[in-house]
Amino acid sequence: MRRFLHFVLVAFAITHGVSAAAANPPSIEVVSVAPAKSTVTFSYRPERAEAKVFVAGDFNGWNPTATPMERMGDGYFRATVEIADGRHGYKFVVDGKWISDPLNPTREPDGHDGFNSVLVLGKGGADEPTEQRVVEGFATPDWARDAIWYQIMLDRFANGDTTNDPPNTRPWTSAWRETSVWETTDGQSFWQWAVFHRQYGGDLEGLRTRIPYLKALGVNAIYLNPVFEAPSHHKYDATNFVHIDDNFGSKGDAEMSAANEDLLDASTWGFNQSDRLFLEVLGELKAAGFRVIVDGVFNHVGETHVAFVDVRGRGAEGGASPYADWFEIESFEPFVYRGWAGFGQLPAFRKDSDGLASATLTKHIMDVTRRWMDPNGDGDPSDGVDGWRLDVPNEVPMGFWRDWRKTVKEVNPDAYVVGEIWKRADDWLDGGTFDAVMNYQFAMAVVSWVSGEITAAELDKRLAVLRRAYPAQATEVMQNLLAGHDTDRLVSMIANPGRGYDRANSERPTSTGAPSTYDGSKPSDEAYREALLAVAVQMTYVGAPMIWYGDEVGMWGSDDPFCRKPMLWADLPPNADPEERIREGHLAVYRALVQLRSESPALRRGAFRTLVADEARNVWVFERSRGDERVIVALNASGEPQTVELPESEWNGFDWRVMFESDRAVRDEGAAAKSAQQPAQKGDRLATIPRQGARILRGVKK
Ligand SMILES: [Ca+2]
Ligand SMILES: [Ca+2]
Ligand SMILES: [Ca+2]
Ligand SMILES: [Ca+2]
Repeated sequence: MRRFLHFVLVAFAITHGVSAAAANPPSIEVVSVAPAKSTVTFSYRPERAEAKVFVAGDFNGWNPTATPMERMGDGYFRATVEIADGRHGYKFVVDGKWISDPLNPTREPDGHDGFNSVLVLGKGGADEPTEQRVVEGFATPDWARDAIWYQIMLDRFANGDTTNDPPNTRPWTSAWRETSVWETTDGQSFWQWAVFHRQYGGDLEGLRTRIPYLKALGVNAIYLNPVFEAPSHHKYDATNFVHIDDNFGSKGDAEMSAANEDLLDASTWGFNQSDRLFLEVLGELKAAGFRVIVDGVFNHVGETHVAFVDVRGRGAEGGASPYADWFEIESFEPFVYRGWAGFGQLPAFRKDSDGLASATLTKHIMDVTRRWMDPNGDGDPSDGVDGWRLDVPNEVPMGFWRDWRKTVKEVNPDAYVVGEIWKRADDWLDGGTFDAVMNYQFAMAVVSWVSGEITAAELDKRLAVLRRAYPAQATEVMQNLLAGHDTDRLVSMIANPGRGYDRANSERPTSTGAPSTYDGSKPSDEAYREALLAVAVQMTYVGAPMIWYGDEVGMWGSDDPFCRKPMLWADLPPNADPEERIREGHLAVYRALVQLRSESPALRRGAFRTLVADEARNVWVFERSRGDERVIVALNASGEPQTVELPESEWNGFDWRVMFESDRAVRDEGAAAKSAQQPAQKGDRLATIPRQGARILRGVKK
């Protein structure tokens, strides 16, 4: 049947003179209808002829019911959609179930342990651009070029105030795999759903007391996972965006405040104790030299959200709620609403082709944005957050983000906006929406390299493609993460190679009860060594590195929630699990590499040039240069020490010093980078790049 379909579509393509069809799978038929626009016909054949089938993707805001597919005489369901040039993710929704296109081999992780199918239209989505993309008039915040990010999920970072703890707060240093008494009531078990619902009581006071730790680590920018009122530990299920969660501040005050306020009228919004504490800690962080951005979740809310509760609470009269048009309500009586893809309890905002469908909702989000960027509303944004990280922004049509960016930059032209985009983000980096994206593409390439899945030559090529595909203004401020709250821990992903990034990385038994094949035990010393090689790339490459809290002390774990264990602190009693310990040597290397970047304008802002990308020896050497400074970063992912000679002309005219060498840094444990500095010997400059390690030299013009 598949071969027959091929034949039909090829014949169809020839008749209609389709040029791009050759690159597309048999389930996709493309007809160019205008410059940079095509009609695309999707085909899918479900098992059941009576199935309800839809196609959803970037092009319709991932709306699972916006684009129905119609059953044709050949048993295939089809839908035709007009789509702009670019790279698009999509899935089929078959009887409510999301599935990737079985006939399309091009797929990308969807961020929820599955895959999106990928469709590339026109030149804009070209996989491997040969020329540097240039976008005129695209300004990104200058400070973001010097940022070294640290990502914090407050509930798991530090508990500085036990009076605001949520009910059933887990003891901070208890063994992760053990359950508390309350976790096994109501038919719950560890996996059903206790481990997902835990809270540890971390808060703003805890963050405040750990500012000296962050200073000592050397980071200078903080990304906070959602801080607004929400029931869960992660707070992606907002109750409102107007107040800081009371468990991060002062227990109970969020509800009290909300009761006296009109969501539609920002002038009625006050600042409660939790809000004021947030602004106080924000001020202290800024005074200590940090930039701070927060998570903007403007695609969905939790079932406890003030507006959603109002709509639902009115029963059959729900349509009379002032918020009725905020959500996709399929029926008021009985109450049926549409939740965010695959997550039933997160009511999704209603969208149209340009953005959010509700004018009052759009205004509300602009009001919330201004509130946290200039809290006292005096036109000076220095009392507000320095920007936003945007959750699943690809699920809200781009028109909304274009307007939203204008609002943000009006309040503070220096604010930084970064989107959570997992795939190649060409479309988002034209200067109209985000300054940068979370650079998952970087993470995938680097982790694949240190795990032995790709060679240095392939890594070099992949990163070169990304640099060309994105304008330099964006590349320089990209958030170069390796792991985060949605993935397994860096060292655990390295200990579990060959699965694909954020794929099959959960320890949870499958729906049939079969055990996971993921090795969630403490990784080997070798895995830690390879993790540090990845960090050496991260701290020397173009773009702003981002550390997920705890990776620097060697925390390990599979996909969430195991990647969100409470932070290990040297001044707390040791964790009840003797394997959960701070790795001092690991932390020392992180500090040394962060310090190296902090002290080197070339590493933060310099030009990039590949010197060696050696397939056979798996060695990658590159240069960062700026003014009178050059840094040569020599990295070796093979299991043997490797020798690489550069032409003498590369060394001439500069005084060279070794700034970092993997084994020395590990051996010396707490030794600062400075003490590891030594003049490079002539002829021995790159002589011994340690196995799975780095040797970094800095040259200053004579
Ligand atoms: Ca607390
Ligand atoms: Ca709360
Ligand atoms: Ca202000
Ligand atoms: Ca995940």
